[in-house]
Amino acid sequence: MIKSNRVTAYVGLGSNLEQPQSQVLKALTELAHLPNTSLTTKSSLYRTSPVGPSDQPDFINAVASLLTALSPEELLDELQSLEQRHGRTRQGMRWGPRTLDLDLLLFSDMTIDTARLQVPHPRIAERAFVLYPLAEIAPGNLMIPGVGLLNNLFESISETGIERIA
Ligand code: A4P
Ligand code: MG
Repeated sequence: MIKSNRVTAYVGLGSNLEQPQSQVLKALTELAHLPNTSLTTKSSLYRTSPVGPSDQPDFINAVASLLTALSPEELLDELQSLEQRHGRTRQGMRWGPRTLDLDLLLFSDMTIDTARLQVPHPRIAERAFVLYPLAEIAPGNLMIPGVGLLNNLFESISETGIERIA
């Protein structure tokens, strides 16, 4: 039963270590079991070339939409503890390889800018590995606060290095 106090949140998933495809599939199942949250839609998986340091394996990326009664900070806590359970370590280089990265892309129509949470995710508009899976599951007229309509973002990004996995 979906309660009316739930809002839609979009979460980006990424992995390029230790069987990335399994990491992402497992994480999608785990997202569906978060407290006071249901998973409404999940995108296909995408094999993507690394953005940032290029001497690392390709990533598997996906996006899921959730209906949640959690606050944005509570949801971030849950995402970070899921990353930990997947053996995520943070000593490495910026944008380096990881077993699981969960980014809170959008939370309802909110704009958040605190020390530990920025929503919409600050790099959402420039990343094909986020925008293609997001567009697969979100309405084209989705408004990204401070950025614009989802459908208008594709003019400035390239689909090179993005392959949808059947
Ligand atoms: N944080 C702030 N806002 C958010 C948010 N909306 N969602 C803070 C999640 N976390 C948010 O994140 C660092 C801090 O960001 C957290 O402590 C949290 O409080 P992190 O996950 O530890 O580090 P990160 O992911 O390495 O940093 P960053 O800069 O967020 O990286 P991105 O932008 O997530 O990029 N290439 C491909 N092909 N596919 C990928 O998935 N991912 C990255 C990481 C680089 N290149 C990639 C991919
Ligand atoms: Mg991250």
